[in-house]
Amino acid sequence: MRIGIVCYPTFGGSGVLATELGKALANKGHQVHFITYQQPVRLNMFVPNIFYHEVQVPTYPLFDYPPYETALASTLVDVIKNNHLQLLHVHYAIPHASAAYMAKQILAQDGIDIPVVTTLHGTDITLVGKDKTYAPVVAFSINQSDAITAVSQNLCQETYNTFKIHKSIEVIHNFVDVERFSRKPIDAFKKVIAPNGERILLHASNFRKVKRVQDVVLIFNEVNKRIPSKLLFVGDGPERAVAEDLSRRLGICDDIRFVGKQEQMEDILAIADLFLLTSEYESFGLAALEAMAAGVPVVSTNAGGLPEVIVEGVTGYMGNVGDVDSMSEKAISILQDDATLETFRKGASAHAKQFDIHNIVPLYEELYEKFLVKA
Ligand code: GMT
Repeated sequence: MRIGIVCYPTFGGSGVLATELGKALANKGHQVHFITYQQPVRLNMFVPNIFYHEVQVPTYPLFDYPPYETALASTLVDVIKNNHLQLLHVHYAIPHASAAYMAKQILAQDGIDIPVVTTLHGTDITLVGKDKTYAPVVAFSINQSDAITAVSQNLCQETYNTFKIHKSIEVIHNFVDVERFSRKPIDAFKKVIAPNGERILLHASNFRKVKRVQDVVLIFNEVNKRIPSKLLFVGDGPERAVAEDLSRRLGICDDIRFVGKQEQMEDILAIADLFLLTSEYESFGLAALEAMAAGVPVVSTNAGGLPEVIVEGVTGYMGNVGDVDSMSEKAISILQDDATLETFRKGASAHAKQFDIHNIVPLYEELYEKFLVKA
């Protein structure tokens, strides 16, 4: 198949998932064309059947806001036509689903029918999408997609609750390459972070408000009082200063490291003992799944789709949003001794296999096939 993929090329979960999907499809022999404003961060190697088309957004003195959606739709028309693409898969509704709709209409004038699959990832529905500034366009363009997928049952239900969607939404969970994440720890790296054999806790995100990174610091503080530990923060974003400030006020900044945006998550996860995800909402929680695949148990909130990923008492534990005390106790119970930690490690990696790339990618291929056959 010749497939076009549109996504955000950044470290966010939707861009990571879309890029990994494109790489997996290319590995299976499909021709994959990424159409984005920047090379996706996880598209970091040369693969002969992967193509990258950059969306150029010319500026002009009149434009206070350069029209990205128009530039994207025009680039889509060009790439689909000239590369004879058979299907377009857009990740994150805003503005990708509406740009895809526009491109589809333009191509129809030339007798080209391009099926559009839209995958909903989370904040495109739950935070940004339901904002009335965007809502009518989001609802319309989702309904115009030939197929709609959501990354969890929870997000599927949220979408029906938020918009009048008159098509069925297929749930296809996030996936992980279990083999890639099953890494041995690099001892020298571990020694630098935890020189005295402390436990290593980890959080990775884009530090947006929805992640409640202050709760990560508070949980770490409680754990550290009972079990000598270090905390690694991976990623960057608007709430980083809040986490830094709180760790200074608590006098624990020597035990916390902010390592910024990192591409090699598997190497970092390999040295971690516990992953913390304290989000107010998470449609799925790809970061938690990647941790589990690396054999790292997770303590998270029970928000959104997280209960579809985490098995209470087996892969980790969940607590109510903001219930720092309960999540701290649960974290301590996992980390209290090596035998317990090892049991959770095994539980986490065993459960992650259910979401292995080899199980989930064929579901997307099956979906694509339905539309290619009809076309
Ligand atoms: O986690 C983020 O804030 C990034 C966001 C994105 O759209 O890039 O992630 C969303 O999509 C991921 C991949 O499907 C999900 O695993 C995340 O749970 C989801 N984030 C939220 O719902 C907050």
